Amino acid sequence: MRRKSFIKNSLLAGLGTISTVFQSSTGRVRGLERIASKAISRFNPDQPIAVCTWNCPEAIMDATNAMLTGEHALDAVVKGVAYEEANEENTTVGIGATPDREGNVTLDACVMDHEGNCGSVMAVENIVHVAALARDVMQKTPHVILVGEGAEQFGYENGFPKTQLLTPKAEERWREWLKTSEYKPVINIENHDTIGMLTMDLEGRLSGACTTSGMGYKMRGRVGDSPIIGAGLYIDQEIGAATSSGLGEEVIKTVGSFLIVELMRQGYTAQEACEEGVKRIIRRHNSTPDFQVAYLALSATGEIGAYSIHPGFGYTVNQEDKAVYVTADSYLS
Ligand code: SD4
Repeated sequence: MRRKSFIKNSLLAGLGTISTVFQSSTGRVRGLERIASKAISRFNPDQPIAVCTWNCPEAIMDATNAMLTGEHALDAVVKGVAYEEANEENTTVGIGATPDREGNVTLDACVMDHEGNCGSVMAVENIVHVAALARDVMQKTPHVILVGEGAEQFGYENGFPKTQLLTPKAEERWREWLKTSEYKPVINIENHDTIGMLTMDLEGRLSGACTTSGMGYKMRGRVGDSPIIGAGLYIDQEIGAATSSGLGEEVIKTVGSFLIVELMRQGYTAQEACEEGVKRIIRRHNSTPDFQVAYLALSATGEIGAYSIHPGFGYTVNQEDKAVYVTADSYLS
């Protein structure tokens, strides 16, 4: 990291709000900023940070333990989200996820690192660990995005096994859904478990991953915000990181995660940036939105913010040697 400019930007970002800046013996810098009601600020330079959307304690601990053994924030975040990708009970990520309306499970994911490198895969049908696949796109190709069959072919060539993603349970739910075929965004958490995870390793490097099956019973070929750099995920080492969950179309229209990082650049705290990101969406609608959008942000100084339109959103973060779940504030009550 270019430490000098990091310090300068940290100070500029929080001008008027920073009360203390710590520099550890390892050279890592952490700032103590004014924090909004539900925001958490982290000061321990010997602890890596892993934070993710929704309630995913195992994923957070996998990422944390990887960083404690010295792994890079990028590898840790991919390892962390892999837990949920393999978890058949999570109906929005990886194997066991909800299919599209024709019964095909299609996965989207992206990753981004501290240097602004990024990779993304969209509409992948037979590979479980799509965040790892996105990392391979980033590291092994000259491209950022691979989609559909091309992404799958690339995955098989790089050792990813072909896996049937539609589990009997998910198929049963889909057949039940077919009886009404009601197609509408659902407000609350039962259809929103997309995992967006942000990490800061022991060297202070930021990374992130976002992985999902997208909206349940979506149109075939539909892609949401999650694999789109700037919408579902954005990292800027000098400023911070952001990720999203909820109705992807609304996040894409406001380039949500990029917006939140840019707001932090202007001096908003992580919490204030998430709140403003949600309000940008609210302002586009004349009435109360009947959909959910949620943001999670981690500043380069280790401050966490989270906010959603409707209540029900929360995030998981490592605290000491365990993962804790924090309920986020919301625009509507
Ligand atoms: C999408 N944002 O595809 C995703 C859905 C989501 O939890 O977040 N689900 O629009």
